[in-house]
Amino acid sequence: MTPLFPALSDDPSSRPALRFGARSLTYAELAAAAGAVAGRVRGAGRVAVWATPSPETAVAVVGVLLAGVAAVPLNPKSGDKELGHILSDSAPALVLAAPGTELPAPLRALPRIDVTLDTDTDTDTDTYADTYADTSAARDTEGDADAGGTGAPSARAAVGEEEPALVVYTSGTTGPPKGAVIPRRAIAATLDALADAWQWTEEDVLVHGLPLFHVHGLVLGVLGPLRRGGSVRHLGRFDTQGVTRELSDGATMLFGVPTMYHRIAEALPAEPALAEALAGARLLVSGSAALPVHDHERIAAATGRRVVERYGMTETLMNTAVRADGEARAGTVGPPLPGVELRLVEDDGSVVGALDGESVGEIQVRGPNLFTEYLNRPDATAAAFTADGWFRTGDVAVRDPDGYVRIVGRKATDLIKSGGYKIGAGEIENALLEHPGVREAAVTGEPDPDLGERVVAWVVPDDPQSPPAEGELADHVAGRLAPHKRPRVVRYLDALPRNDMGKIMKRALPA
Ligand code: MCA
Ligand code: AMP
Repeated sequence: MTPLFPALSDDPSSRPALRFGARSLTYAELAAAAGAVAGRVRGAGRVAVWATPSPETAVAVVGVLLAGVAAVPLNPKSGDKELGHILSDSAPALVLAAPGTELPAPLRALPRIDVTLDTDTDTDTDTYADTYADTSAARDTEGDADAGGTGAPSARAAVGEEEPALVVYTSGTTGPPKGAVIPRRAIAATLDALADAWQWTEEDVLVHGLPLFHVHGLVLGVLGPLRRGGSVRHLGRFDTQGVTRELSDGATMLFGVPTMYHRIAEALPAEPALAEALAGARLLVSGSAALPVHDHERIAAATGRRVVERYGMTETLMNTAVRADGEARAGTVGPPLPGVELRLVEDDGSVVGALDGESVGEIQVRGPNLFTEYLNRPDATAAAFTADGWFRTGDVAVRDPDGYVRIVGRKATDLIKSGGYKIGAGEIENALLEHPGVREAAVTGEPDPDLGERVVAWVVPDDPQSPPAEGELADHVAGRLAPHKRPRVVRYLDALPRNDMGKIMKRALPA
């Protein structure tokens, strides 16, 4: 198999690779720093990465991939319950973090490797297998042919393309998040398909402020530019000033979730420099949720540029994209990417043949971009595929006459997309029920102009005279799961509407 990052292998150059604020790395520096990580994690099986928005996270993940090991990126704001679940489910051998970062208790039990950017001082060549003698736990993973630095790659065989590269946790409607096992093949396939669609080359400089523990920010936003030999500038935290600054200073592409484009659309009237910077960009890309037509049109009116949408999923990486040379129509996510087979299927299993912009069906996909399985969840993996091997996305769409996909809804009402994050209602309901002041709880999503949807908690308090305060319940969920899963609104009821079987009828909740 060809290396995942050709620009790191033979003769890494002094071209820029990564920039986070004032800190940057050239390809040569990245090869050395990631090579040092590779040398230390080789043989470790799975490795957790404390995925702060920092160059250390990028170096850690690239190093893990060079070693042929799998990375489990962790949200650095994970609450106790969520973190505990991910650690027990994925059983990482060690954790990689930036020096000086304080890790929460469950992670302190693991061996820790500090990721340093300055490799002159870090010449430790012990591998995980050397250090931790119990090599039965340390799977005998072969090194990647493209490993650089201290990894001594040349003597090792290439890693198979079906080997896991990432385990990314993603919410379902009920229960705790599932770990989607993403093989190296899927990363290469999706990034190369996007390069074709977007004419994405080593000349491109990508700017974004996305989190690095999900596919969008990590795979597309960091591994994408590195696979092309181009560069990425991360904003640390998204704001419109950062977008203006970077797009006015050589950046060519912007990636963001619709909430970010909504904030851009809101800011445009008062920030003429932002309009000018966006007008000069080669490509503005939105994904992770639907970009509202109103925001699309406001941005087009102020900048003369149309945002292109692409549609993907943690389990499938990218399925469709509006091409750089295609027509960016508001509300559409473009045609299937090269190599991706896509079909719409009705509830009775019949395939929708018509490209008429009207006939609705569930999107099912097949192709080299797909994940392998949900870790430790053969039941969930089996349920996610049809008998003939198509992955059921749960997204509902129509197709226009030119093949463009238009997403019109989602099968599961218990999945909420807020700020581009997928949030399962059941997971939040379980967390709320663990609060002593909550007797019953139901969670729904409501339209929100900024977040797309906001999480609403419907709560029957244990003591109606002194219900737990809204902020207390938000803190409770943020502390146990993650801040983006916290309810933004709490509504108190005397009882939840239930049917004769005792099942909660969410549709009967007051509007
Ligand atoms: C607020 N905060 C709290 C609490 N309330 N912390 C603890 N307890 C609380 N009760 C903190 C938050 O952690 C955050 O901290 C800050 O206050 C603001 O929180 P919030 O209002 O939630 O954030 P925001 O500023 O509104 O965030 C909007 C956002 C964010 C930046 C757009 O939603 C975001 O980054 N979304 C990206 C999601 C994404 O990448 N999804 C990809 C998955 P602090 O200020 O320190 O941050 S989908 C995917 O990968 C597929 C493949 C695809 O298609 O892309
Ligand atoms: P996640 O499971 O967090 O990876 O989110 C995947 C889901 O995000 C998909 O199943 C879609 O529902 C949604 N999604 C991603 N991109 C888009 C888009 N461009 N338009 C509409 N929905 C999207």
